[in-house]
Amino acid sequence: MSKPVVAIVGRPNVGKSTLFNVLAGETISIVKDTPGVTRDRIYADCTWLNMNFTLIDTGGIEPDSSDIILSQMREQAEIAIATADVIVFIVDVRQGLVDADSKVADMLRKSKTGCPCSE
Ligand SMILES: Nc1nc2c(ncn2[C@@H]2O[C@H](COP(=O)(O)OP(=O)(O)OP(=O)(O)O)[C@@H](O)[C@H]2O)c(=O)[nH]1
Ligand SMILES: [Mg+2]
Repeated sequence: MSKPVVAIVGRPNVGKSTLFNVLAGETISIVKDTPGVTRDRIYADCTWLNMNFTLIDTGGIEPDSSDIILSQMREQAEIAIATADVIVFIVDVRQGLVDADSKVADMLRKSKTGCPCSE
């Protein structure tokens, strides 16, 4: 049986790669205080609390942008969302919820993985 897949998702610069590296136990993803650093899906085999799973770091989702690179990053994140068994949705507690967080949450609600209990 293949391992479960866990995807870390959220708008840019909220700490996705930081959490990814902590769970992976090594610095795989680049962490920087600049939005848009992670662009592709990045995979790591993880063990946490005796559970083995594949973890995916994703590029920050810019919900409204029509910029070609940002659109492609959003598509990359959508692939991760579609392939994941579990999604970890990250927000920045210091900034609080912003409009982009709500829009990413809407995307997750519309995905099968993101909200199994959406009714
Ligand atoms: N204070 C604090 N800073 C954090 C935390 N997590 C991440 N950061 C900082 O926030 C900045 C962005 O972190 P990243 O992990 O690169 O964020 P990201 O969501 O992967 O960013 P993109 O890949 O650009 O979308 C870095 O300067 C981190 O050091 C946290 O829990 N607390
Ligand atoms: Mg990142």
